[in-house]
Amino acid sequence: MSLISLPTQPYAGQRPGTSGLRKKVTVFQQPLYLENFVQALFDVLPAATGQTLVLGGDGRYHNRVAIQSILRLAAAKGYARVLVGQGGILSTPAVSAVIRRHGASGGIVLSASHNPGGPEGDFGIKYNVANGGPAPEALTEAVYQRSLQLQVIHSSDSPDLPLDALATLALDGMAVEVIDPVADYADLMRSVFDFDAIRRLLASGFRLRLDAMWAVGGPYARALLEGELGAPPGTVVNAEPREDFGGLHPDPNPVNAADLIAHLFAADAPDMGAATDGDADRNMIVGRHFVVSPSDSLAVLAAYARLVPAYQAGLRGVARSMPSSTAVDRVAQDLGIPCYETPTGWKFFGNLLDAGLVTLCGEESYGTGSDHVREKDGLWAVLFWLNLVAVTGQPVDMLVRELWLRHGRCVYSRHDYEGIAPERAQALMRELRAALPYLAGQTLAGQTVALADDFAYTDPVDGSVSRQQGVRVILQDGSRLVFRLSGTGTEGATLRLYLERHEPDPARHDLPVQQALAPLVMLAEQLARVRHWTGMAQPSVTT
Ligand code: VG1
Ligand code: CO
Repeated sequence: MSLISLPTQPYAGQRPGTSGLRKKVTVFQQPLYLENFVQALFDVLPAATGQTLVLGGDGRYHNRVAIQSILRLAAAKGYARVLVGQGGILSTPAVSAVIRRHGASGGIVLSASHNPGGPEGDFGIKYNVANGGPAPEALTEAVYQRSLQLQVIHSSDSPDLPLDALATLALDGMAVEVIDPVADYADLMRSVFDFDAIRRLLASGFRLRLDAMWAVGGPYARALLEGELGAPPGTVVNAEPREDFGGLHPDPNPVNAADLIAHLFAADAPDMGAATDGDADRNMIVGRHFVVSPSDSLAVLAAYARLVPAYQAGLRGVARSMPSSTAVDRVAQDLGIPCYETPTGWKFFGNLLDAGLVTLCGEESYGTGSDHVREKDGLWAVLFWLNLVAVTGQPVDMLVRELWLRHGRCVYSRHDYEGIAPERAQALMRELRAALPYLAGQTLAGQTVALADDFAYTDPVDGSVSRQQGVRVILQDGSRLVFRLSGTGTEGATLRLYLERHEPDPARHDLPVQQALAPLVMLAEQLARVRHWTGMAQPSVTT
C-alpha cells in the first residue's frame, strides 16, 4: 500500500449541495479531486475494521474510473468488504436496499442523478449512511471541514479489478464482492407489492411504456416488468444504460421526457407511461392523455396505500418537502395521520422514517418513496401505481380525478430560471428576504398575506435546525409562492419558483395550469423582480 501526499487541495472549499457533490466531469477528472473528497469522508468516519461498504453508480461517464479509485482508498481505510454492483452499476434506491439488507456501514453512490452525462456532462458522488439514506448535514459539513485540512491520501497501489463478472475478489486483504445489481432490490419489491395482481393486469392487455431514459433504471425495470411480471418485451424503452444517456437529459419531466409524453398523448396511447431519471430514484407517471403531477402522485399513493400489501396496516404519517403541493396534507388530514413538512432534499426524511413517524414521503421534483429504503425510488413508484390500477380497476387519470373531487385540485407548477449569474441570484434572494418582515398582513393581489418567512426546519427526532431553506409567501386562501436556489446545478445558479393554488371547484379542474397560476406569477414578479435579476422574460423550464 502507498500513501499519496496531496500537492494541492482541489476539493477544498466546495460544500456538497442538496444531494452530494456534483460537478462537471472535467472537474472530477482533475488529479486527486475525487480522492480528496473520499479521503475527507473516510477521515471523518469511524474505523472501518470489519465493516462493509456498498459501491455503485448510474453508469455515467467516469463511473468506472471513479469506482476503481474508491476501491483502492477503501482498502487503505481498512474495510473488510466492499459490495460493488456488476459493471459498477447500482441505482440509488438499490444502493439503499443493499446497505440495509447486508448491514453495511454505508455506501457510496456515483451519480449526478438527473443531470446530463458524458465527457461534457456532470458527475457526482454521495455518501449514504447505515440506514441506507443520504448522509445528514452534520456529516456532510464535517467532510467539508476535513477537506480544508487534508494533507495525505491513503491509497492502495493495486491495479484495477475486473468488475464485469460476478465474483469475489481481493484487494490488499479487502474482499470485493461483485454483486448482481438487481437481485436484492427485486426481492424487496416482491415483499412490498402484490405481484400476482400486477401480473394479471399486464396479462389482461394493459399496456405500459416505461422510458428508462438510457439510464440505470433500465436493467431493473426490464428484470421486474418484462422478466418477472410478464409485460411484453419492448415495454421498457431506452433501457440500456449509456455513459452519456444517449445525449439526452435523464430528467423524467414532461419537458425532458417529451417522447414519452408524445406516446401517451397519441391516438393509440398505452394505458400508462412512466419515466425514471439517471440514477432511477425519480419517477414521472403519465396516464392516457393525462400527466400526473408529482405532488398529486404522492397524495394518491397515500390515499390508497392500504391496498398495497406492505402498507395494509395503514400509514404512520407522511412527509413532503416544503415546496411540494399540499395535496398530501389534505389526504393525511382525512386519514387522521400526521404530515411533516421538511426542507428540499431526501436526507431530511431519514430521521422521520427511522423513528417510525412516517411511512411515505415525497417531493415535487418527481420523487416518491417509503420506509422500504431511505431514498426516493422510481421503479417502486411505478409498481405502486400498477398495483393500485390492478386492484382498483381504475385508470391512472381517474385515480387522480377522484383525489381532486374529494380534496379539490392543488394546481401546481415549478418555474426554473437556469444559468443565472450567482451574484444576481443571491441578490434576488437577499432583496426578497429583506422584504419579508414587511409582508405579513399586507394585501397582495387582493388577498392578505397570511405568512411570509424563510423556511427553517427543526428535526423532530434529533432537534437539529436547518435555516434558509426557501422563502415562502402564503396568502389567506392558501395559495403559495416559494423561492429557492437549486443546490444541484453545476453551471451558474438556478432559481426555482414554486407556485400553488387550491381549486375546490370541479368545473375549473381542467383549466390550463399556467393560466390558473398566472396571477401568482405576476405576484412573484412584483415581490422578487425576477426578470430584473435573472435577465430572463420567461423561465427556462416549466414543469
Ligand atoms: C433537486 C430537487 C430536490 C431533489 C434533489 C436531488 O434539488 O429540487 O427535490 O431532492 O434535486 O434529486 P435542487 O437543490 O436542485 O432543487 V436527484 O434525483 O437529482 O438526486
Ligand atoms: Co435522481
